[in-house]
Amino acid sequence: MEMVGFIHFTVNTFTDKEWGYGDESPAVFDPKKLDAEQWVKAAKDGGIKELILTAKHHDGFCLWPSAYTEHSIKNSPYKNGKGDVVKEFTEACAKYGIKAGLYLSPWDRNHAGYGTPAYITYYKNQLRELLTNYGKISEVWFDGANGGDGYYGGAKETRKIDKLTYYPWKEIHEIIHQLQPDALIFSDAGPDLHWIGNERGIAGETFWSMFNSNKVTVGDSDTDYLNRGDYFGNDWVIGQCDVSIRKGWFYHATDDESVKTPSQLVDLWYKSVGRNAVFLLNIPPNRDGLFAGKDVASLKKFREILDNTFKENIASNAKALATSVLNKSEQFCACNITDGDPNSYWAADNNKREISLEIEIDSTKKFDRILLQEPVRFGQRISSFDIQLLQPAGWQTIASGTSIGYKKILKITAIAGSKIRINIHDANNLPALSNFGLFKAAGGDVTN
Ligand code: FUL
Repeated sequence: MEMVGFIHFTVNTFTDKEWGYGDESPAVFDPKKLDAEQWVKAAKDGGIKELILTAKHHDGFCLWPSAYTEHSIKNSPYKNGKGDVVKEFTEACAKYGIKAGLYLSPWDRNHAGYGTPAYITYYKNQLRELLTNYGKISEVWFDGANGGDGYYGGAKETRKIDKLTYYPWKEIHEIIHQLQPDALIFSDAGPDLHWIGNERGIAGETFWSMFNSNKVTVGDSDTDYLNRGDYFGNDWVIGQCDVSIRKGWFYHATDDESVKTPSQLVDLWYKSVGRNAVFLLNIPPNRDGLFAGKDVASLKKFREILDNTFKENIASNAKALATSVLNKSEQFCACNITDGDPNSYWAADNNKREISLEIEIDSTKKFDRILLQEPVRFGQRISSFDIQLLQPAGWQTIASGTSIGYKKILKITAIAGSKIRINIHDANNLPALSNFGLFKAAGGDVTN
């Protein structure tokens, strides 16, 4: 999907908080112009393929009329207590062909039983409601912020939980697997997608989709490990880079100046998607229940810039030769990396590690973006490479890197040449590439 979106929306939007204490009155929740289709359309224009809504944030207020609590939308003025934002959201996603994901905060600062087994039962019941009543859910998002002070049914105290044992994650995942077998599960530890270790939307320059889930504790993880993945890991867990288009996760009128510019969003796209991870961008609705105009405009322009940069691949259909081809077979020929078909791929012969691919290019066209893709259905293999360009004075090294994975984009200073070479120095299995591209950054795409 490359790019997914986050929607942080709850009582916080109306109380101007980032973390509600749990004693907020449902009466504050009254988004008079809420239009989930506006969210979905804006997201789609921005190239977002899936949206994830905070069905419940740490304050415990539920955006759907849960049968298990009074602390929900059913006691709010919104549609006289008859509203259901999860329903409006999932229906709008289905209508416009976007996937729908849900965030159900494991921490609940409203619930009297938080910290005891009773809360776990409550949490599982809520998860079942969400995964049963709202159609297909594509992702379930578990954040790692857990335990601390809160209202807790009026106790107003600090409650600490044991991060290793309190949440029965296996049982919780089992509920998801039963009710929504295709849904992906996100947390610090995966199992399908993992947190990138910062909330700035940036993956490590070297980033592996391999990882050892058992080395990570939800809410207490080594952020460097999350940011880099693990070349020797046994699990395939995709990195997801969350960041907000604004200073906070929730909408605050005072943050209007902080809305990221289209160029800043493009830069984050390179630092997430361009590094083999997924870009998860939060766009918070305002008190009317709408995305603010400034956010929508920035998102739209961001996508235009990317579309312009990547509309012409200078290496498209270029002649390509490799020093090694698996079984010397046409099926694995180097031509597959320039044929525009994401399913075809070049693969090297088993016993080779130092391998080069040479591609003939139009020497009149300058480029400053180099794209490489591995056929990740076979894993992530290449761990060291460089790129050389043939110029009148000879071969010149113009870029180098480690991980490639699903997508790697290298930014360089604009240059032209007649031939380009990809030199692969190391890999954990026979190296393979599915796609190669050369592009020229469009206006708004900051050069380096
Ligand atoms: C964190 C939360 O504490 C923040 O409020 C926000 O929801 C972020 C995406 O996840 O764990």
